[in-house]
Amino acid sequence: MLIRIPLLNPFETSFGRTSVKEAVIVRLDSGDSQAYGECTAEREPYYSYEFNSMSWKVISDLILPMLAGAEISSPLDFGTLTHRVRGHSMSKGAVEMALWDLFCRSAGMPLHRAIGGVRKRIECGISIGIQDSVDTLISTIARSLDQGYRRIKIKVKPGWDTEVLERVRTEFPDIPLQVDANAAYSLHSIRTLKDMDRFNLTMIEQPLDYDDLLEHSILQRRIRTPICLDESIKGDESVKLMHRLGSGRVVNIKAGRVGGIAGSLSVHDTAMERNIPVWIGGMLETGIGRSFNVALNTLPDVRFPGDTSPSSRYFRRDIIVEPFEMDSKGRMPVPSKNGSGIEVDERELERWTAKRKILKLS
Ligand code: OSB
Ligand code: MG
Repeated sequence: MLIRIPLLNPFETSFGRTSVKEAVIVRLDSGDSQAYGECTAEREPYYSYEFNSMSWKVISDLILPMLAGAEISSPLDFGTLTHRVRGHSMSKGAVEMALWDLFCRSAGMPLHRAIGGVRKRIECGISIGIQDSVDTLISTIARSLDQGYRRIKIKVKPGWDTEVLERVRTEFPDIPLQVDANAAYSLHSIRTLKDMDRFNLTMIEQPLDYDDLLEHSILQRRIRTPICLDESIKGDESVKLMHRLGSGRVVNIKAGRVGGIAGSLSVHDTAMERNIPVWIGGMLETGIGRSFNVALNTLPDVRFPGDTSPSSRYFRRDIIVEPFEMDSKGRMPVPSKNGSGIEVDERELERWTAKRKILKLS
């Protein structure tokens, strides 16, 4: 299905503004079981080259047909089956995650257990988009802290950076604070980036180009604030390069960006072996995609609160029966049910579905 569901508040990053969440949802039916995955591509190719109308095609014309008639004994077989398709990690990830859901449901096991999770509840952070004014940002931060969020991340871009941070630090001198540039700077802005060192930021996420590791390594040598890579991490190879080059000190894991759960696990393990902490990012997912982010948040090398906020931050009503909730201390329980642990609210899903296609795979 292709769904379009309004966001409660528009979300603005350095590359654009979103007011409607659009996503390709994959449902796999086998016997009585139904499993779901969500593609994290967006409507336009601004975060990465993938985008929804392309993902729709890649998923329905390429990836799903590759599973037809195949003997799949584990979701780990997915990588081999779809290896011929280069890239398209978000499209692959949607199907791969649905397969994990399906297998864990039929094995009677929650996903967090299948992947070696070590905690029963996770810590939530909030990613706050670019606002119309600094006053609005300050009141949004205050509200988020009241709600219990354990760390604040604010989006920055040239012209919305050091002056804004100055105000934020004046109002909130000691809160755990980090920024995300979504690749908006170049080394020409090195003075601004160096200047951010005075704000005691936990990290600066993806300051330079979306595919870059080399210039980040030059930048990391010149700033004290740890660089966290998001866009640049395409899989475990990127982590090895980041480590070898010194391009950053923290890794943001988003399952879609690295091809799904298996890709996330290999990024996680590669980082952990090198003593690099990770945390789990988000792409404004519905409850379906969110459930996988929650499971990944239970992994041992996750050492920071993630961008996994409760459903109510994004939607008036999520498309799952029991929305994800956060307590007043910024913690979220991990569902204990099998698979991804959620139950999709079919009526709500139907309500936002713009397009659907059914394929018979066996
Ligand atoms: O860079 O982390 C990002 C949303 C869309 C695209 C990229 C990013 C984001 C977020 C939102 O920061 C995090 C969330 O899901 O709340
Ligand atoms: Mg990011």
